[in-house]
Amino acid sequence: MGMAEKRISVVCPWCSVGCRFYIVNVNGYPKKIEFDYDHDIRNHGKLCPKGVAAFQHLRHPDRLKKPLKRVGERGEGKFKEISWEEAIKEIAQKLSEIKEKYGSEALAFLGSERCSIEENYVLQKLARALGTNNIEYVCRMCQSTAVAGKGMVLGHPGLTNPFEDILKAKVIVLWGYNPAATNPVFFGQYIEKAILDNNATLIVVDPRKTKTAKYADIHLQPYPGTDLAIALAMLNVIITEELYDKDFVAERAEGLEELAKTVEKYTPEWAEKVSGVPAELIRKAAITFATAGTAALLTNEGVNQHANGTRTVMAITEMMVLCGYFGKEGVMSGAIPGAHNGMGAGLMGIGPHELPGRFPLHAEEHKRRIEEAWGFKIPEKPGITYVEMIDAILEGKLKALYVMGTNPAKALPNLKKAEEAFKNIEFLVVQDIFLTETAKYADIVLPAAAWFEKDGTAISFERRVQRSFKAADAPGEAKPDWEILVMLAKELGFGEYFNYSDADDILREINRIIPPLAGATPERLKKNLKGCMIPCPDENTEVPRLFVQGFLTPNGKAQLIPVEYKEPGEVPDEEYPFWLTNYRFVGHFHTGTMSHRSKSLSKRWPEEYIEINENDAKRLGIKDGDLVRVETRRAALVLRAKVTPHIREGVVAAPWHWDFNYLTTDVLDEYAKMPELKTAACRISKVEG
Ligand SMILES: Nc1nc2c(c(=O)[nH]1)N[C@H]1C(S)=C(S)[C@@H](COP(=O)(O)OP(=O)(O)OC[C@H]3O[C@@H](n4cnc5c(=O)[nH]c(N)nc54)[C@H](O)[C@@H]3O)O[C@H]1N2
Ligand SMILES: Nc1nc2c(c(=O)[nH]1)N[C@H]1C(S)=C(S)[C@@H](COP(=O)(O)OP(=O)(O)OC[C@H]3O[C@@H](n4cnc5c(=O)[nH]c(N)nc54)[C@H](O)[C@@H]3O)O[C@H]1N2
Ligand code: SF4
Ligand SMILES: [Mo]
Repeated sequence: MGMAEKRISVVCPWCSVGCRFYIVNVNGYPKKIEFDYDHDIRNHGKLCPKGVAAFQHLRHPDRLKKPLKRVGERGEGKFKEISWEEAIKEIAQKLSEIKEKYGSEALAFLGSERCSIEENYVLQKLARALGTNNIEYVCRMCQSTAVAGKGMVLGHPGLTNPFEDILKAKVIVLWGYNPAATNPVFFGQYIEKAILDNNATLIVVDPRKTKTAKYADIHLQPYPGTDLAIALAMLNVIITEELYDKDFVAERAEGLEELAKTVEKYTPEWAEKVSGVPAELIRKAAITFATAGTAALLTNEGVNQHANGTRTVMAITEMMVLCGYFGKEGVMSGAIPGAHNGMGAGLMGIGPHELPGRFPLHAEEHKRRIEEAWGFKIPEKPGITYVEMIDAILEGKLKALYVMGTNPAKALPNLKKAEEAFKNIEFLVVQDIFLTETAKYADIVLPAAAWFEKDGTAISFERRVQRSFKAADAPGEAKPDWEILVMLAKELGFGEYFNYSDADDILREINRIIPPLAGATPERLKKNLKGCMIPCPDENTEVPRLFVQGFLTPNGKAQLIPVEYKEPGEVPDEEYPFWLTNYRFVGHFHTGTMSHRSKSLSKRWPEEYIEINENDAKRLGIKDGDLVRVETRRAALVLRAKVTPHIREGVVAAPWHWDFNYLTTDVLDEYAKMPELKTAACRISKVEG
């Protein structure tokens, strides 16, 4: 028998840098990856350890291969195999029953930043056909504060400039962002080059001395969730010392007077008391940043994931505006939508207050346009957000949840509460590639084809739309997510609205419905593997730099909205005296469904630990490698101590890829409904014996 070996170009399924490479398959079975040095692509052929391992989980024996129906108790994980026909019929019947009995608002859907734009588009259309805007994804826990904060100040949250512009930045600020671990190829190909080859000054704000911080010229180590104090003090310095770009602010911004009045009281000395960062260091950072001439300032989860996250994003973004770091080369501002299609899913209208294209739900003109194209009405009432769905289930308002490509029973904060909700929900469907923690509670589990097993489009954090191609066969009876959703839509009687026979059909509809993607056609993306940067309103256009002419606020001016200080969602006290935060490992991804099942990754990064400052450890009699009990108001975990000088005193931190979220609190940001994922108060003690 002949061996048919094929080499197919794909987009990496992990983080949002958007690296391309090849999967080599033999008769449809994924064999290895190969670097792509042939094409003009953003990663220049380079990959990080996750990219190199990106085919391993596909071959894992745990892959779901048949639809499953629960036979045991919820959470027990006992299932029997059923046919696709039976599974789809039962889901359609149950959703219709619940809708009939309690109304459409008793239904909710979770989409996925791990699925293609095509699949997310179909999911939100199905939710709306069923009469609900209860459609969400993990952006709520990832970028929602950045979207809200940058939205209010600039009118758009996206990365403003192409990657290579960072090579010309004189100063780079990485704030609550550790790209050496979380976006390694972007770090190596762009940031590291800017620092080492072009002598850019690096300022890092992180309570830990991360791999990224090891390159820093100035490293601010705040208590978690007190970044807002530092940002306000930097605004104070920039304004009182008149370091801002007066022409730029006069021409392109409004609100300076009010902002100046508000930040008057937020001196570096005040911020030192709140954040623990020396006033002189804050002043030095502000002056270095403001006088650089060109600067890149990138924020991520250390800033976003707090109950004061929107305020912090606003204050930091206003620093960029004051210094005029927009609309030219050598500048860059933006948050980093996390997973490989983090931006794409949101643009599809996976949001309880948003239409496809991320227009507000009540943008009448767009709503009418989309309704006309679809042939049915979009429901009026805004839906509920990701974390609030847990309360809605516990209050008996939400009866059915359809989960595609997300693992809330491990990614949500305050997991004991979330588990209570999943135990008590009336009907739960999980569509995944593995039997996740969430799937263990499901009534029906549907086996999906993984990213390399289907054609699909994703948008990287550079705003770059790229096509990935089917490079392997799905195991057993697993099917592409969009195909499963079309089967369900037909069974529900919506067949006429879901007339798609491949991903290209869906992408063509997206081209018609979502103006910034009008030019990202299947033909263009297949011909040009580098893709195009949105907005791409027609087939010949793309927009590499945002805000060259004006901002995307209603009047085109940046809004310097005054911001007042607010504490994070939980702060230490006598009972729980330590600040607790968390972070990502370079070799693991989120809830670990895939990375824990990738041999090379789980071997190299086998277990979690908690970092404790050496002085704190000495006081508590804890030695490196000891087991310690970490307790918050919600739960306790036993973790191995890593005693280190690289975390500030009073703070402890652990990776969250295992059971961390039992410890976290679900207090929400008032603007964006982001939960306080990054800060909690805890106590620690050595486990004796
Ligand atoms: N290897 C790997 N890469 C990933 C992911 C992954 O799971 N694994 N996930 C992807 C996704 S979805 C996302 S959103 C991105 C996230 O990318 P990052 O934002 O870089 O990820 P984190 O490690 O969660 O947080 C960044 C840093 O914030 C610091 N930090 C914690 N609390 C605070 C605080 O209060 N203030 C400040 N200033 N810093 C704080 C942590 O110490 C950490 O070093 O990564 C993407 N890439
Ligand atoms: N404490 C704490 N909690 C956090 C964070 C933190 O920093 N700290 N970070 C938050 C952030 S930024 C994020 S983005 C979220 C991530 O939260 P999630 O997105 O829920 O986490 P993942 O583990 O990526 O879950 C994705 C699921 O999709 C499945 N999957 C992969 N490919 C496919 C596919 O093609 N089809 C289908 N149907 N399924 C597929 C995977 O097996 C996995 O189960 O977690 C949040 N939670
Ligand atoms: S940097 Fe991100 S996109 Fe690139 S190989 Fe690593 S995980 Fe994949
Ligand atoms: Mo994320």
